[in-house]
Amino acid sequence: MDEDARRNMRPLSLHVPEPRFRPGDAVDFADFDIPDVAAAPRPDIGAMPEEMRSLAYGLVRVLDLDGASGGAWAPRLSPERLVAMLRHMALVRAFDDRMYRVQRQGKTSFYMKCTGEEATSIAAAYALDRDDMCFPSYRQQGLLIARDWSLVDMMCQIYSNRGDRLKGRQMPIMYSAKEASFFSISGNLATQMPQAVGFAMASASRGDTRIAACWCGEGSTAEGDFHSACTFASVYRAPVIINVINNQWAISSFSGFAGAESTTFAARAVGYGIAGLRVDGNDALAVYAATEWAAERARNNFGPTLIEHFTYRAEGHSTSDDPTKYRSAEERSAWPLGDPIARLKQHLIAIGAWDEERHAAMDREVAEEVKAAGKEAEKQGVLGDGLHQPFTTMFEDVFEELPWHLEEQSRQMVEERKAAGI
Ligand SMILES: Cc1ncc(C[n+]2csc(CCOP(=O)(O)OP(=O)(O)O)c2C)c(N)n1
Ligand SMILES: [Mg+2]
Repeated sequence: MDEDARRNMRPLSLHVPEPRFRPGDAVDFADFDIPDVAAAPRPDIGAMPEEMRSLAYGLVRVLDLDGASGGAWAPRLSPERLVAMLRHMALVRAFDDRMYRVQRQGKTSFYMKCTGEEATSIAAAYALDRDDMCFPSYRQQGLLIARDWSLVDMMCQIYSNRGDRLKGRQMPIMYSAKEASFFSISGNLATQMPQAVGFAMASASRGDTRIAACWCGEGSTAEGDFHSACTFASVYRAPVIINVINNQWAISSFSGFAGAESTTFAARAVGYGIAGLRVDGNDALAVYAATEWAAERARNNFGPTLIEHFTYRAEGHSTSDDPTKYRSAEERSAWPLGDPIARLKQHLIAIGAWDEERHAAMDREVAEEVKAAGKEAEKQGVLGDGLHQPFTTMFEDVFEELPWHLEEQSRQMVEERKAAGI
């Protein structure tokens, strides 16, 4: 094409997403459409993905904003079980608060909270069997806590101390607990997604009964691994639940950079021919109901489900982050779907199973439980006090027999440290 003809054509341009609210902006979610709890139908667990496409664009809800429950998805859970769920969510929040503080005190180098997202792990764990295999991201500490894993054990990992079952080889919070069917957390985003699908495929090909579930953030859906996982899950109808926690932020990048301006994250399922559900992630009953549905579907060989949990990351990405630099401080309180603990509490009060006094007592108890665990864990050491695993252990556990060159390096390390007086 000659230059003249080119000059008459429209220049190309790129769309660069921009979040609605930046620091200092007044936040207004008035145009945010919250579908009615009665709006989402609950298909049969064997429904074909194409029969239920609308669920990938709507919002499965059970609790309305007044604390009443209803709609086709309302699960049958006793008040005692709901109180247990509430207590586990409160325990996660208390654990997060304490571990955040100890990081500020210099007792560990790093911590990540899941504030505002507790329902997405706790209610999911309640709907799964204890030995269903979980492949979490770094924000699913609630799975371990819902499975009554030892808080002391988790704290020892965070402190990389003498009691750390991972011997200081993982970043703080990157737990691994085979006995709780909780796969080792990886810092490389989305690697757990194809691993979960692979586990589910292996389980099915052996004729076993364990299903798998994995979790990643909405930002992580932009990783290739997420898409490989969806392809394999769809092709082999793997018994797996693919959870996307849409907390609207990926450190300082808003969800628009992972595609949220164009469609929902649950709609990724449509392209792969997978059942897709978009769920109010701050509604513990909706998370429970969706997970229970997907688990039943997987157990009965109807294949995978992709669940988007729509929520809000109420605090910073990690202790290394400062969200006041990139988003409006008002967003958290203005978020129309509220807080998951406050909403379950309100529901329990509405059905006469709970009251403010019991709630305050529960908050005191969980804070005490975390404090006691903290004292126990700190006896085994905190960052910088020397009470960690011996350095020589860093050469162990990779090879069955230590190769000669690692043995040599190990000896050299000991000698050099001795010479340096460490
Ligand atoms: C492959 C890879 N790329 C980038 C990073 C750096 N990183 C760590 S967390 C994160 C944001 C992830 O956001 P999201 O998936 O939405 O999860 P969230 O933190 O919101 O739970 C990034 C970019 C990484 N750890 N791994
Ligand atoms: Mg995110």
